[in-house]
Amino acid sequence: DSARLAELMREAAAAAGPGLAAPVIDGTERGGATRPVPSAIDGTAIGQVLEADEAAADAAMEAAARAFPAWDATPAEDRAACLERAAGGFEAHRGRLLHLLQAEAGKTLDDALSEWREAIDFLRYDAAQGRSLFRRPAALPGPAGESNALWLRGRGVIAAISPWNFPLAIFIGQVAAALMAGNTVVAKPAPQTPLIAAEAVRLLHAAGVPGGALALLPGGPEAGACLLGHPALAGVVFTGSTGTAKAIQRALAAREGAILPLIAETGGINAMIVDATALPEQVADDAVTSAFRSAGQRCSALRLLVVQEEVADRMIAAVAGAARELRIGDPRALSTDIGPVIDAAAKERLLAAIARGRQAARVHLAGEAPAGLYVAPHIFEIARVEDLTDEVFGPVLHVLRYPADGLDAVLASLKAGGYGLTLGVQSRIEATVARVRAALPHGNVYVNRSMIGAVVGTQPFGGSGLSGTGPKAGGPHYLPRLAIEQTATVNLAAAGGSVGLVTLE
Ligand code: UN1
Repeated sequence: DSARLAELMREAAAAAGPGLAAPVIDGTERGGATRPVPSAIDGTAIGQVLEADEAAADAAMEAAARAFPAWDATPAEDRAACLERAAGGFEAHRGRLLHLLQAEAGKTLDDALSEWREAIDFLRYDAAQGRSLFRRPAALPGPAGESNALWLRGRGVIAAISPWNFPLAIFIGQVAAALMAGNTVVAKPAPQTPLIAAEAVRLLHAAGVPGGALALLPGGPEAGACLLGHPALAGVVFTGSTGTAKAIQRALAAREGAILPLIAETGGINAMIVDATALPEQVADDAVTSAFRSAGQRCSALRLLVVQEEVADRMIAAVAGAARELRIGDPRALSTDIGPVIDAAAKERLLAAIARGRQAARVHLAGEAPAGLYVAPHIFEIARVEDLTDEVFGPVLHVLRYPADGLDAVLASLKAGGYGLTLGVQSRIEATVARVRAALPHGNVYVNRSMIGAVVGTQPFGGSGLSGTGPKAGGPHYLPRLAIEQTATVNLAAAGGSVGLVTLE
């Protein structure tokens, strides 16, 4: 309720104050010349960042490599306890984290709050799952006279490369899982959001994660490239653009030595299919939330609303009408629905996409935004799925009509597009829902509801094809992917029976 939100807003405001993000290596913060970090809200400096150079990147990798054997040998119970203590720390420092999510990333209070919760959910989920997965090896059926078990152990040094749009939740989702699996981690946050990452790393260290086990490396693509080239690297976890994921794959393939794993969660051209039986109010609510909440800066966001011809005028008018009511502005105002986009480059890209949309198609919604990094919601109509080739990462929705007998063609086009992240279906016909779901390989399918805000452990998040490698974050297969699997099979009759239960530590 609004009294509680106002109270949280005061809590966040009370926790304002300059932030600092510098490389943290072996638990020690580096010094050097910093640059100011601008707020996405108004460009004012909200802290300072010292970006890592190549020497810092090398030092971070080497420190993490030295720390790996001891952290990997730390009982899973103790690693889990660190993550749980960190979850408590995140709760205790709610005001500071909410402040940074608002000031640095321009989030509304609603968005900041759900992101703060999601980060805590990741810490607790990974701790709970890791405690049982890594406590002891799993017994496997073995031939008679032999013991047989499957061990999971850390891989080594994992580079965690995270985006600005969920600078806390995705940062923690990567780092907590990699640590829980016994790896040491060098975390490179997005250059737009180093302060919140630095705060998260402080809280993890304060919770008992050893300095050597987790390094912070603020910086841009150059810092990332140093990590990818370092001989100690054992794997990469990445969330960001499809193009960057491919560049990472190429860099990993070009290395000497081991073949390294990559977990990548990337973009999507996410569609919502609306048939003639769908409820207009439901569609309007869910489409507006999915397309425009967080200023459309989610990889899960709705990009293409695909509506059956017979109801298209009515549905599109309902969506545009609802979107027209959204309030754009300072995200610290409780009445704001849409805050700023992340930076001037993002705004420029979006204005270019809007200019293209205005020329090429019918315009259902356009508007002016306040001065600053604000972009008004827009809705453009296209004629074919193929007309939308790029993910437009902001409050820009495209709509498309399909004839009643044209659904299969639309589904085939969506499949051919190659993305496979989120998919919405709005229909009261069970067979249609089943048909749409079965036709597409998308990772997260949402029926008669919004398509954003996947909950850890409930809707594990991530896709396939151009949208990423899997496994899904916040799901049961993520932690094992960060580990090495080792079976040990022992002939119990040999060695005079003296070598037996390799399942015991
Ligand atoms: C992203 O936007 O990079 O379901 C992924 C959601 C979020 C999306 C995170 N988990 O909206």
